[in-house]
Amino acid sequence: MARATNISLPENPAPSVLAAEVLQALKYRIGKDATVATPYDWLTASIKVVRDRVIDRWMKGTKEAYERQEKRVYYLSLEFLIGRLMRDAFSNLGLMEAMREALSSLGVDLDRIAALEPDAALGNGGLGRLAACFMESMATVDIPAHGYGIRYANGMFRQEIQDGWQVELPETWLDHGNPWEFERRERAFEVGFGGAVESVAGPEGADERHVWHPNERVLAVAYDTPVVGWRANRVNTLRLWSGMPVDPILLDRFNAGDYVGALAESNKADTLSRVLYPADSHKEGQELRFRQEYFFSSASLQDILQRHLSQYGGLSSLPDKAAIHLNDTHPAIAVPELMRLLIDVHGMDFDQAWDVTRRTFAYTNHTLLPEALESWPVPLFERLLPRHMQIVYAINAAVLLEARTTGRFDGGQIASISLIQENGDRRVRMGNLAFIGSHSVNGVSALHTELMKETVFADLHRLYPERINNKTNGITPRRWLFQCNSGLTGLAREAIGDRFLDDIEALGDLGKLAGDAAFREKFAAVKRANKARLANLVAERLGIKVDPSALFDIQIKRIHEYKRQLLNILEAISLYDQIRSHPERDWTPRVKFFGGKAAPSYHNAKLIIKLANDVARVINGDPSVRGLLKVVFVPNYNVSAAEVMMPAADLSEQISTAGMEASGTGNMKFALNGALTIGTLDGANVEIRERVGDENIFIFGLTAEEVAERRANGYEPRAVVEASRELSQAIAAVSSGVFSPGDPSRYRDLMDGLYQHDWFMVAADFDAYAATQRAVDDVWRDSPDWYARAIRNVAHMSWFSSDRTIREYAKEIWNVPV
Ligand code: 26V
Repeated sequence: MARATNISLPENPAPSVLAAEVLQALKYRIGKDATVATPYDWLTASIKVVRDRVIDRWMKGTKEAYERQEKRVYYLSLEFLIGRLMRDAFSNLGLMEAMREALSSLGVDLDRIAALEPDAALGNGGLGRLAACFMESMATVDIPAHGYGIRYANGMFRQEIQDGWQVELPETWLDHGNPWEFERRERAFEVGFGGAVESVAGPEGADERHVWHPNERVLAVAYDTPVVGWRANRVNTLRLWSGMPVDPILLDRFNAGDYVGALAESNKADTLSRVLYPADSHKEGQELRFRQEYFFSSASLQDILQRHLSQYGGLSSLPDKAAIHLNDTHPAIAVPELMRLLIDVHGMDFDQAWDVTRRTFAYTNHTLLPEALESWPVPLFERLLPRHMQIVYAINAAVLLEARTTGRFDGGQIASISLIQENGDRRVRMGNLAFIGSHSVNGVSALHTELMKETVFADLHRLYPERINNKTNGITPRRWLFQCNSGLTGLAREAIGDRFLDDIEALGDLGKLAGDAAFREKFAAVKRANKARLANLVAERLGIKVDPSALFDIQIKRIHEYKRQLLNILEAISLYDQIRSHPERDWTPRVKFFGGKAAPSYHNAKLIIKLANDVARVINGDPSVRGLLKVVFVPNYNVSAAEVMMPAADLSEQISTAGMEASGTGNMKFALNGALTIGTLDGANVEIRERVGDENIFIFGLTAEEVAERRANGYEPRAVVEASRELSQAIAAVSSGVFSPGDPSRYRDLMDGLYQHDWFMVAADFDAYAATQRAVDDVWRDSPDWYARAIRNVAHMSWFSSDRTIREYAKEIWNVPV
């Protein structure tokens, strides 16, 4: 098979040169020689070699941006779900094969050391992974950009499955150090909390000034990681902040005998960057989370303003030279923070500051789930950020006046525009703050964007009808095809040439090969090899044997009720039941894989994980379905696991309740790697269908509109369940303890929920889903037809490249050239 991505760069170093560099790094950076080096030392040395090789390009980009006075993009995100970086960098630099040879000449296996690199899991799921894909694409399409976030000492927890239950363990990705990053002790900013605001009378005729005196201060210290674009066109910076005490020894308190107090103070500072909140929707209304949001927003803005001031000498030109992007509302506090810095620190008047602020910020919304829309209690806000509270009130007054003046809004509508939620406890609505403080507000798929206009932001949309726009998500084809699927990449190069490596649209040329039997067979062989790799992993790690010739049906994503893993599990139970009742029928052998983490406080999600494991145990242990059905829960789903599972899938499960998944990006990764999708008309599935064609995707279930209608007209799930023999039997089996004999009532509440409210419409969609699964079986049995469809999926996925998404942001939101 052709080698995947041995691209060439102007200076393609010989393996012997690289080998010498690795030995040098080992000696001078780590202080060891080859005879005593551990595998981690080899990993570190290899990373230092690539890192050194990007530094010139990194500096060149920075210098050019300065000299040419280019507008810079700043992407503020509380999450960057990066995964491993070494292969990515090797591959983007075209060094993969040379490096493999170099290491091999030193007796080191590249794959073995690559597997030691920890996943940088500084994110929960889709939102964080999107930020990582965007960073890579911005470097690839040559946009001067900086990512800003937090350098969490503990990223996303490691999931273990013990007795079928999720157990969360701390992920200590920095244990062996982080060879990628540069610590910039000198690039540090103070961030304050609490205290009081002093009003100082201005000189004659001038407004009064406000001076905030925080009573707590911490230092944000920068750590920079280079982000390498394809063919190393450009190298950008991901700058992550770490919390440190302002005065590391707190000498005065220490000397005053307050030893414990002094140390506690220093602890408080690094608490800010200690841990990523492991929830992606559940209210985690913790003060620490709010502090983290302000901590990184403030440090990033101070950094941005300092860079701008040193280059341009004033701040009125900020919107022309800086586009600051808010990845969801997590950095929304940056809106009043920029106002504060402009007004209180740099002496701008309110109106000009407001104009500068709005022209600088843009905001992306990633979810409509009410429980995920951030708001902070006014008393907490006021106590931690008293000056920001005043600014929020001032902004609110101006906007509400503007709305009232139009005469187009009644009292209820005015209340929904307000930054302050008045019913119940008073809270600051971060979504409204981000919306009002930005010139652009975008959704992440066409459907999601329309729903934003109709639901959460309906009234703000009427006030500012130009502001909401759509930017359908994308994924980087470098990681999600070239790197994770060298078999398919090699086959495509052989079949259509190398053009698609630089121009992903050229992947479309594969479409015409869907009808070519010889190509289909090669394609099937690649898929088969990827499945064998996954099967081996599952055998090794979990002791479960699966047959690579069975249909691999995979659902991997966060565990959430709206994503409906429960629908999938209930269908598996029903299928199991039918196979046992009708062993004579011609069943399609299937392996159903599940993977994903539940927020630690999300009870039902954790119960769903336990159910998947209970069902797996029963089905896998039943000889009467052997060879026909297996269920596997893969523990600790993360970016690296995704890189193995996406290429191995035949069927991609994208079955959220319509209207609830903002976009999805796993759906794109699967299809790009040649899986067919079974899915609802939700998020980006709608657009995937438009591009791959109705015949090449399995769509079922209620539409978003129908879901809303059913809910509005009093949906009665009991009648629906009772009308479906298969569903009622599956529910009855779970309720009665078939899968939990030692604890028969374990799932009773979960099942009762399906009868009583079934908010996620599992019952309403069950029959359609099950019938569509049987249609999938039929197509699978016609193997040429299946692979023709799979090939058409690959061919038509190029539009979902994050390069396309980023170019749209650049042109339509950031106003930077591409
Ligand atoms: C919300 C919250 C709420 C409070 C606690 C911590 C926390 C952390 C994250 C979030 C927002 C999560 C939103 C999210 O991940 N949305 C996903 O974004 C993907 C990229 O746009 C998209 O493909 C998924 O459909 C969407 O669910």
